[in-house]
Amino acid sequence: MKFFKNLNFDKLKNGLNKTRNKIVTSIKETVSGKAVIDDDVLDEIEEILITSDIGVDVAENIIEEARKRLKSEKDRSQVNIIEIIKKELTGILEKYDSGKSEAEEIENYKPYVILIVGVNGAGKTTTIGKLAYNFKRSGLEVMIGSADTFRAAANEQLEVWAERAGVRIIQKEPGSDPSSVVFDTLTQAKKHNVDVVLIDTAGRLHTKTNLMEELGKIKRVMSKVIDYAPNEIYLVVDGNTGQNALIQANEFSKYTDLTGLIITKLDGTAKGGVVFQIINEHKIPIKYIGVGEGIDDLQTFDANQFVSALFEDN
Ligand SMILES: Nc1nc2c(ncn2[C@@H]2O[C@H](COP(=O)(O)OP(=O)(O)OP(=O)(O)O)[C@@H](O)[C@H]2O)c(=O)[nH]1
Ligand SMILES: [Mg+2]
Repeated sequence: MKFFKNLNFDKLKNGLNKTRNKIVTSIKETVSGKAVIDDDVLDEIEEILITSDIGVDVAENIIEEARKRLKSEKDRSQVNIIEIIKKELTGILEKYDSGKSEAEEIENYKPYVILIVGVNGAGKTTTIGKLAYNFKRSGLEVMIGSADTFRAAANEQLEVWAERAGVRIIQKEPGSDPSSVVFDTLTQAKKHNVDVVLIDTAGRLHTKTNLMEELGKIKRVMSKVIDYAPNEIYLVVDGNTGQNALIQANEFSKYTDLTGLIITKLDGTAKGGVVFQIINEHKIPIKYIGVGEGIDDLQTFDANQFVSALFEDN
């Protein structure tokens, strides 16, 4: 199966401009002109990392590893320290990646059901539009279920995306029970031999217990129609929210078994470093990243590419 691996390196690189300025440029400036990387330089780098949303734990680990490696190596040059940091950062991003290809997974289930959750305005609906477009372009039959029945305009917004992507959408009047939309969508998907189902949900504040509990109901209804569903529960977080993204991931994990994260709006944020902290604390992989508002602005997350783009390597 031809499958999307939408990696536009330049776009990723541009998207990470602000984050790069905050992390990498400062590190490069710190080490530039230093003949030897000594403890003082490492302390400075640690401070940059700590203040860059990467988080204290990750920053300490990286520096500790760097100290160890530099001690055992003769090459204490600038190039080497940058390479050490890059390797450590890539290692964190790869750590919880199951290595399973989504393409193979999708072939094993029909339909493959993806539930999208997150707080208000995180980018859920936009991401569903982008995912639908990419799956469809890969030759898959896609159906979207509009389980955001909370806002009157939600249906319309999702309809526009479904049209752009050229996929079918199941929806009900605003105010309907989200679970009943889910029930209908999965029933239709089975009937029409759909490959991938994407379920949009209303934005919910993680502090609203009743809304969070609704996610449990959605999940139960899903498994009544298709016993293995959902295959994935992706939490969408806005890359601009920095530390708050961590709290959201904590809270959503209490109510649902998140299988992956989608980080949006990495194109405009200086807080992209938070991806390292989220993975480190939550031990779940990042699946996709949003680098713009357009339909083609969703990229498959790739640890090596992400770190290369961050360090602006070609
Ligand atoms: N720059 C940029 N903007 C994005 C990205 N993803 C989403 N947005 C914008 O973020 C805003 C909110 O996106 P939605 O998709 O409506 O968010 P949502 O989570 O569905 O919101 P609710 O349904 O209200 O909870 C929109 O203006 C999107 O265009 C991204 O990757 N980059
Ligand atoms: Mg929405």
